[in-house]
Amino acid sequence: MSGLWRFQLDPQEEDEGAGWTRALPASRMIPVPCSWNDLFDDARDHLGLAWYQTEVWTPSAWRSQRVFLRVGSANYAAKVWVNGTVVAEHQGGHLPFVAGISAQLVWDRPNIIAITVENKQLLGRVPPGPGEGGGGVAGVLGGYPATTYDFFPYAGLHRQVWLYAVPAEAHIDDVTVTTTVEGSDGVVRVRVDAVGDYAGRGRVRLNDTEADLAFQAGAAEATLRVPSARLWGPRDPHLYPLTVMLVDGQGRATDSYSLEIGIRTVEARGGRLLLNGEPATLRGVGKHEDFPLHGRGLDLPMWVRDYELMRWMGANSYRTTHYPYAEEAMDLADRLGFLVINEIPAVGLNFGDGPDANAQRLEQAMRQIRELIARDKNHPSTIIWNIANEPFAGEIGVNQPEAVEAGTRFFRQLNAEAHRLDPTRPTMLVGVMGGPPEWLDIGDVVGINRYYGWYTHPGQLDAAVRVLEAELDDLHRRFGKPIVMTEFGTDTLPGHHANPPEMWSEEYQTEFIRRYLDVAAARPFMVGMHVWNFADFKTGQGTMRAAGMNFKGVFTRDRRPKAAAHFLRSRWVER
Ligand code: BDP
Repeated sequence: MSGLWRFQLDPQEEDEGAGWTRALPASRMIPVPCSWNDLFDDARDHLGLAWYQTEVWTPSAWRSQRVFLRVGSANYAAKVWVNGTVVAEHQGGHLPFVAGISAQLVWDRPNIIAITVENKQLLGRVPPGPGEGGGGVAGVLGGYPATTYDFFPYAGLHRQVWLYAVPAEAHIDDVTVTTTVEGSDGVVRVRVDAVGDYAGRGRVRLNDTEADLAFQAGAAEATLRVPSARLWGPRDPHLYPLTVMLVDGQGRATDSYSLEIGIRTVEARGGRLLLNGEPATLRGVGKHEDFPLHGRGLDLPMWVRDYELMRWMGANSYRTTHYPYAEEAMDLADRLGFLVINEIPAVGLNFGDGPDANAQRLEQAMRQIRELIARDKNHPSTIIWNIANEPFAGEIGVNQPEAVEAGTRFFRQLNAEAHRLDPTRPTMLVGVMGGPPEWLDIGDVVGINRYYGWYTHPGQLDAAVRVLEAELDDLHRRFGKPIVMTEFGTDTLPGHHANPPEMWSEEYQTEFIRRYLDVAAARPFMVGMHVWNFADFKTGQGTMRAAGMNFKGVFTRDRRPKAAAHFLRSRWVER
């Protein structure tokens, strides 16, 4: 249902009462998917309610099926009406939700679909709003619109909206694929969930092998072996086609679903990250879904180009900073062999905000990890679930003991939930400079963001490197776990030069990155280095962010390389 929809801001929250579920009194057109902020002057900083509306014709031939509406990402809170009746509500951007709408549809006539989207920065949400104290990063950034995080709070229907139909009686509801390796065989376990308590039969086909599925209470499992399997990895991202089917008494398929799978294993063991049993080293970046005009709206040309540029640099990995990315981006990662650290939007959490806020956020974060794993569990490219970025325990540099404890309880639960839902992938938590070290031990892999030589030790890379080395060796002694430096970098004005290197120059960015990579190269427990950031990106306005931008990209916002991108290419491309 991508295309132009009707759109109206609703600052007074006139809401359903005014009949807006059926007709918008003063609408203009907006593209879906897209953020609203860069399109209309009066919408740039609007974080309140806004209405989307369109019409869709459903043929009566669909009558015997079950029809669903699927919203790819509505940032942040959404409510959906079909012909004036509420069919779904959802909290949290970046993850899809689905509503069964058969009962609300009219046939061979237009149906009115209305969706409200609202992106208020509220204390109890994930990511949270700044609240009154405005602690954490918000206290430092002090920008407008006020956020607890360092990127622009883009809002809107950010991904595709789908209308689809499935067979009314039995249909496939979910497929879960897990893979292991025995000798040179790939062992593929497939679990299929069908709606209701389907007790019929099914089939699963992988390459040219087939297995039967015997459903009981809506679930069935099969295990298939692939002799001499081509294992998925950055050098050979081989994908195997897999199809699951439900079949009737005559063996005819009544429903089917196809996907591409990668056979691989991943584990954090002995201070290393192992991919197919071999130590893996992550070379890459943190990113954003961010581009002029589209904002955070799905931008497939951007994605294709970004992968092209990451490969040009020799990167094999990135983190979905600071929220789940588009499903198309995950498909591309599978195909291109990228190793993805997949992150829920738990950024800007401050455990000094009190028990009520913590309790509300836990509920949100638990839902987000469930929704993310449900969406991305079958992507071989996802190798680690990341449960948070830079949580705080009070003000920056002051770790209040009660806040540390509250955070420990919170993250233990979140981490256990990730493992319960997916025992096949390691977890991670990314810590802020000066944050509570004990939180780093909760996941299987340690993630740290470090800016010695930028936020501390400005202009003094020698001193910065000494602090960095001491800290890394200490973390290694303390936890013995593999460590990924998930962020390190400097703001850099493209075209600004200085010799000897000075802050904000292209030379300083290059030198900073070189020094950090050298420190990591001497330490085998440093299993990954992600430069912050792939490209310059939009932030709120404030004294910390010139031109409302974070300039830590190694590419500019329009994807032109800075000197550091050329340096990374010289360092990373395997020749
Ligand atoms: C870290 C955050 C990231 C920021 C970055 C920076 O994780 O989102 O953009 O530092 O300050 O605090 O550039």
